[in-house]
Order: sequence, then structure tokens, then C-alpha cells
Amino acid sequence: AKAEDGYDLWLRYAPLEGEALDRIAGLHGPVAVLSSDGPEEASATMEAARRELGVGLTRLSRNSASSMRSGAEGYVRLECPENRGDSAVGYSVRADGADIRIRGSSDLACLYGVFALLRELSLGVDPVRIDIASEPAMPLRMLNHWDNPDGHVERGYAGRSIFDWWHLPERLDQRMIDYARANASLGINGVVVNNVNARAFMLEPRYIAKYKRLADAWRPYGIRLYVSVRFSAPKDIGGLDSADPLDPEVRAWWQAKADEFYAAVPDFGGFLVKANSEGQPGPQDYGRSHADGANMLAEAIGNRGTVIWRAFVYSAEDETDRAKQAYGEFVPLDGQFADNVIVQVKNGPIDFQPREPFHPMFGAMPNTKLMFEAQITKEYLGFASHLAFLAPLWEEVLDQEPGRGGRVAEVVLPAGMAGVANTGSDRNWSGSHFDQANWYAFGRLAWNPELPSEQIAREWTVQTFTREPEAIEKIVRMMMRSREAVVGYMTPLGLAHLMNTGHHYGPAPWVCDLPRPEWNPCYYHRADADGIGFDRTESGSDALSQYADSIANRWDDPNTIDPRFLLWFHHIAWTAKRPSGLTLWEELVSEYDWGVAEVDAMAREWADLSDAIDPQRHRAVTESLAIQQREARWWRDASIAYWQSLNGLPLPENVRPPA
Ligand code: GCW
Repeated sequence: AKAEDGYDLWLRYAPLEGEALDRIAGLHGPVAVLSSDGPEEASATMEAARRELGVGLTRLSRNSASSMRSGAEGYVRLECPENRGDSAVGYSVRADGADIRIRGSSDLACLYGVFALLRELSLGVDPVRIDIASEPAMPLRMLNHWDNPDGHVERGYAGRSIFDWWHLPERLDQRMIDYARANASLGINGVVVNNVNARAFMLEPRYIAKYKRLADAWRPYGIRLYVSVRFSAPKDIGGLDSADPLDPEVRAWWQAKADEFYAAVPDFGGFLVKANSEGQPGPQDYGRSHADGANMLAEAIGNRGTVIWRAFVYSAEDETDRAKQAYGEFVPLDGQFADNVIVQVKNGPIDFQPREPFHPMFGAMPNTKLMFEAQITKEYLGFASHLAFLAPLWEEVLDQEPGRGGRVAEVVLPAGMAGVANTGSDRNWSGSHFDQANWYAFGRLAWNPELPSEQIAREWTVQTFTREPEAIEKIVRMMMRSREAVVGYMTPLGLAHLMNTGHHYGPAPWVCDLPRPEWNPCYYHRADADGIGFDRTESGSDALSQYADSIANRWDDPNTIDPRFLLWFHHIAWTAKRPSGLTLWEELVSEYDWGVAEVDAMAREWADLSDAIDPQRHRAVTESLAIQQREARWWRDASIAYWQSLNGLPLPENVRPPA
């Protein structure tokens, strides 16, 4: 097999074989194009669609299809005549006799349709049976890059930033186009190019020129550019002595700044803001609320774009329970945010843990647009060295019913989903081949949050690795068990935030001496000689009361709560008998063991696949799995040894594996 370095992501268009190849060999390239501008003057988007179709069909058919083959029968017709702008991007792809028609109301719909067609063909679907129609469930499907101007990526595990601020605007790396193709293939339509811990100088004119170059390059792919802003920018770079959102001078400064952006980038997406969180400046520095801050920026942007205000806030001053703070600050502001403000909420109330209950803000702010923030890069799940497919994590949260407004997936429909990107300068973009699946899954779910994780895993596997049925099943099985395995060996039964402080890699439940209480792992597990877990019921922090009664009632009782959230909400005696018949201690130890066993099983299955996968990628994954096997044991053994130092209990013998 040909050496593969992963650069092509899921857009490899690996040659079809046998019948599948014969079936597509009659297809012409995109010769028949109907667009708003007519065939002579195809838009850049239509050009991109044709180009992709040409590359895709040529590669899938081993160079034998496409317009190069005379006498071929069918045409792929791109019929997107009536351009209703980038909001009408739904498409249909249908076989019609020997032809395939891709239809939509905007050029972008045709581009999306081309990617959908190529995906179907890659999956081996017979062209004459293709019949799909699709449109995005949510308006905003965004990546948030935590990339810094110096090239360092906060919590990025795939090398340096892909954005070359040094050479922009003159030099545009080809990677910027391939990046746009990858995003467009999923329907991602917004990119925040810089870290939420933002540097004010990134609002200066020299940077705006760089954004313009990027925005121009991405526009054909339907991607709007957004920028994270530092709230104190009027002081930092504007020469004012305040950043008070109610100060007329400050407001005028932001208005002028927004106008400057729109002069350069007419479809500029807007601002993303992290304020009054982890030391970032914000409106509260002036006694103003999040709504005051957001609305001031919203006025500056006007109906040209969106202000996305993050709900990830916590501070040392709040001593009670970090999990409660965002709800406490934001829910009273429901209904006060301007129409073009979206509040962006992490999936859980703490911080991208291997498992958290859903964020109680979902369902609690019916008069505010809430966006779902996911973390694609795996800050707390073993970085790029551990294999953890995240679609099941996101699906788990999207499926929850907060008690008002339907499921979380429905609550966020008016806004969208944002994912903290895992891209970097690594040849394979994501630091490991399997981490590409998390970028892919995020985009697919943002397009359609009802897609089952397993289907996403399967289609990604076929496009990325192999069409061999047994190999596909093995890989999908590995992916589907991978995240739960991480929960098992890192933070079972609802434990959280036990990673070593600062870098968040490896176990450190013993750390308890850091100046801010909520930086310490011991703050989260609250283990002592008698028991373990954070009492968040009424007798404790009462964070449970932030959930609707229907949920709180179920979770209030340690015997009826979903065991996956047990120690998140309850402090339980080590020796307490559980509904399983085991003691808590026995249950906990068996979870750790199970997690390790799962990783061993994943490594065995992968070893079996050496014939189905090209050697370069097979070896790379094998080596990562070896790291994961060793580190799963490190997590298990260090955690158990530490708990034993508190509870003095022997290792349980013959513990049944958990159900
Ligand atoms: O989880 C924390 C990370 C910070 C990050 C912050 C946030 C960008 O450890 O590195 O800062 O979340 O989401 O703002």
C-alpha cells in the first residue's frame, strides 16, 4: 500500500474497486454547471465545487472516469441557479437516469452537495441509487482556534498553529485552502482564528489586513471569519483610560473598530469574547454585567454579524462550588441580551472533563440564544496520544432533556455549535490519525446533531482508512469504546478534574496545596478516610438545584442516580453497598481495571488490522496505543494507591467487572 501521512484527512478519495469502480466509471466530471452567474462566469464557489468534483471523481475512479473518458454516459449536473445567499445552503443530490443532479438555492449549496456526493461515492453507494436532501440544523457551525499570534496553541497537541501571521497577508499557505475544503466538506461555516485569551494587538490594522486575506480565501468555501477580542482593548491599544461598556467614548471606539473590520471584510462574522474569567478583563471590572458588555459590542457590530459571549466563568471569590457559578451569573440575565448576541456554553458546568453532566444553563435561559461549546482538542482526555472518539461524549449531552425547551440538541438549534479546534502544523493536522475523527464528528454533528455517533465513526473510517468490511467493523468498535475507556481509567463514577495541575496530563488526585481552591484536584474528589465524592445535593453545595426537578429528583438519590454521575453529586462511604451488590470501593477499583482492559482490547484489535491499513499509519496508531496502554495503568495504579492511602482498604479480590 502507498505510504500515507494523513494530510488528506477524510478527503482521500481512495480508488474504488470492483463493481463500485465500474458503476462510477461512466460519470463525467462537472461539465454541466448551472449557477447564478451562468457557466461562463462561474463564481469562486462554483469553481471550487467543480474542482473538488474533478479531483474526487478522478481519484475515486483511478483516473478513468470524468470528462477525460470519451463515450462516458452520465453527467454530474450542478444546478444552483438562484442564489439566495449563504443562508440557503440545503442541497439535494439525486440520480436522474444516467445523470446526477445536485440542486440548491446558492452556490454554496452546490459545493456542499458535491462533498455529499463524493462522500456517498467513497462509501461505495451506487450512483443510480443516490437520493439525498439535506440542510443544516443550526445556523452557526464553528471552529474556535485557541491559537496565539506567536504560533503557540493553547491546549493544542498537534504542533504549532496553522496560521502564519508572520507572512500574511502577502503569503497564503496552501494549507489554508485545504483547511477550508475540509471544513466545507462538513458544512463548518465559521472560524474564530485566535485564542479566547486574546491579545489586544490582534485588533490593530496590520492584523485586519491579514484577516482580509484569509477571509477572501475562505469565502468561496462558505467560511466566515471571526476574531476573539480582549475586552480591555480600548485601553490596551486605543489610548482610552477605561473599557467601561457604558462609557460613550468606549462605545465609540468599538463602533469605529467594527466599521474598520467591515470595511476590510464585508462578511466578517463578529467577535468572540471571554470576559471576567480566568483573569481576563470584562464588564464586571466596572460593575457592569455580562449583558452590558455583550450588548455594547453587539451594537457596534449591528446587523452585520454576531457577538458570541462565553459563559465559561469562575473566580476565586466564589468559594461555594465552581460548578454553580456560570448559572448563577448568567441565568438572571436571561432576556437581556441583544438579538445578535449568542451565549456560548461548554457542554458541562466545569471544564471539558472526560465525563460531566450537561450544563444546567441549557434549558434555563429560554429567552437567550445558547450555543454549545465542545472541545475537539483533548485537554483532559490524554491529548493527542490517547485514542478517544468524542462523538459519543457530545451525543450524550445533546440527548439530555434539561426539563425545558426539549433536548439540549433542540435548545441550541437557534444558535449552533462551536468546537475548540485540534488542528496544528503536524502533517496529519490533528496530532494523531484518530483525532481527525473528532474534527470530522464535530462538523457532522453541527450539521445534524441527530446523527448517531456510530454512523459518523463508520463513514469516517471508510473515507479515512479502509473499505474492507471486517476492518471497518473493528475500527468502529474501537472508536465506540474508546471514550468510555478513558473515563474508566481516569475519572470513573462521576469523578472529575483529577489531572495534574497546569498541563492537565496524568493523574494527581493528591494535589491540594494550590492557592486557588478550585485548581486543586482534591477540591473535586473530596476524598477522606471515610468516603469520596462532591456532595452537590442540598446538604452540600446544592448545585443539583440548578437542574429541573424532574432531573434533580432522580439524581438526588445515590441509588437512583445514573452511576456515571454518582460522585459528581454525592459523597459516598467507601464501604457503602451499591445497587450492584458491590461496595463503592469495589466498584471503583473494577472501573479502573475495566478501563485498562478496554485499552488492551483496542490495541489487540488494531494489531489485527496490519493488512488492512497502510504501514505508515498503522505503525503510528500502534505506537500511540502503546503509550495509552502504559498510561492507562499509570492512571489506574496511581489513583488506586492514593485512595488506599486515605481509606486503608486492601485491594478487592475477584471483583466482578461492572455491567
Ligand atoms: O479549560 C480551561 C483551559 C484554558 C482555557 C479555558 C477556557 C482558553 O485550561 O486553557 O483557556 O478553559 O475555556 O477559556
